[in-house]
Amino acid sequence: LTPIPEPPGLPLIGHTLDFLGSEGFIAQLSALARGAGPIFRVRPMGQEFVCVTGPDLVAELSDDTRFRKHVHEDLRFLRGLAGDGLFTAFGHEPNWRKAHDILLPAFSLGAMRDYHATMLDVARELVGKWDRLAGSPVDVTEDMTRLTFDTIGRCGFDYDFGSFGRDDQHPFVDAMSRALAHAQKRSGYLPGTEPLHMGARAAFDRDVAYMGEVVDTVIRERRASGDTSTHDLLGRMLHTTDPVTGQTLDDLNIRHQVITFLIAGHETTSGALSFALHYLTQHPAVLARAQAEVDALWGDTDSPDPSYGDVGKLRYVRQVLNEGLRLWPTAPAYVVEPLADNVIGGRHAVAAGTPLLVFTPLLHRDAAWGDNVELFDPERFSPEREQDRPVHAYKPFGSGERACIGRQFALHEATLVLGLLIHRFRLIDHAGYRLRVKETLTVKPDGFTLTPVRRSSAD
Ligand code: MNH
Repeated sequence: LTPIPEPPGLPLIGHTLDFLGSEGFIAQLSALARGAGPIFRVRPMGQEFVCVTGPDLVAELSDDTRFRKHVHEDLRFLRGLAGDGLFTAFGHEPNWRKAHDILLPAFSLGAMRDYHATMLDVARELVGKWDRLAGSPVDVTEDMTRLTFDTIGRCGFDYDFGSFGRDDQHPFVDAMSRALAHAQKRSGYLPGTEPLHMGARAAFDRDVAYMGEVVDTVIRERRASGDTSTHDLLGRMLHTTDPVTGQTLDDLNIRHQVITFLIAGHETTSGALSFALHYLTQHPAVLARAQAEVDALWGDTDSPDPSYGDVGKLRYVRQVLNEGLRLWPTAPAYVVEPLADNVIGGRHAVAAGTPLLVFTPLLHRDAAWGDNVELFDPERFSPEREQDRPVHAYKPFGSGERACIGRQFALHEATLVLGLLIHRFRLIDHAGYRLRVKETLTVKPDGFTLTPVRRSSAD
């Protein structure tokens, strides 16, 4: 057995200095990882975890009989917001399995049929906005957030946040962004300095209280309507009984689930769409091929009417999204722990409960992907190359039982929207945008604007 390597740090404060400064966590962890190899120990800010970036090790960690999700420090902090909702629940909390079993059918591929028309409605609001702007710049990430937030609101809860009817973001989105940014920032506080950050903590508490009010309104309005037959997420939460216990979810848990879905259901999909649009502007040949795909399906009609089945036919558009999520997995890490004392990689002892962080931005750049890993190349996801693709080198949605429940939802929505946008618009990079990544637990392009211009049939 060999100890897990540890990049050089300083006594007592460990790798704290590596995580100070203006660069984000991803840049800094990447810098440490590049020197250190596929597994190494990190000790920032009085915490300690093992960082894993190699596909063989990740294959081992994907075994649900040996490892389970570790609810790490940042997530424990977010329980102040999302409690025992699916994302932040401990695996041993009975409410996790109960909610998982009740909600899983709402996320099957077949269930996407039920959401399709609503997703299309919201996508058309976005297209309408870009039409009206006719040639002026748009803030891409902000508009993708309007779209994904309204989509989860309407599909999940039959609640219209009306994001396209306002110039700013819905206050829930602002409160959520601040709360997530705070959760990330506070994990970088030097030990013992919490009292210096009381103002930030108070702001977090206010944001949490406000989000709770929004959610309670959504739930109250549904209850008041007397509707018991709508089969969206909220309908299932209120009325479906768990086959094991015969109970429905309790009120507090429903509140936590609604907050969880409003956050998890839009933030990462918005980022994924934004990165995809960014890469399309940088790769004209890829854009042309994706446009050829949508044109073949919808022609040069003014008002395409994508069916549910059409979305599955947009194979290349889907590849573009997959490749964007390879380079920028918008939820860039997940953490597991061994169920019992364990040996990984055939030579490293890890005690039960040790946090093992799977750092996907580097996993997705492992040499197993070839030698040009920084290149945006959707061909990596072509069906012909399915065989070559290293199975456990791609984990944008996490792994195992605690993997993303909303994966099909996100991909259906994002493929539909990306298809519609490139079918209708040329994407003019009027500002010569250079990618800057903004980190708030999730990642998004920062300050990314484009000028959408209606295509003519000659384009
Ligand atoms: Mn999502 C879990 C990434 C879209 C709801 N999601 C996860 C995890 C990753 C992830 C990674 C695992 C985290 C962990 O192990 O700690 N999710 C994404 C990405 C997208 C995404 C990259 C879009 C792209 N997620 C969505 C959407 C929804 C959603 C859309 C809801 C409609 N995700 C969840 C929930 C969980 C989750 C809920 C927690 C599941 C569980 O633990 O049971």
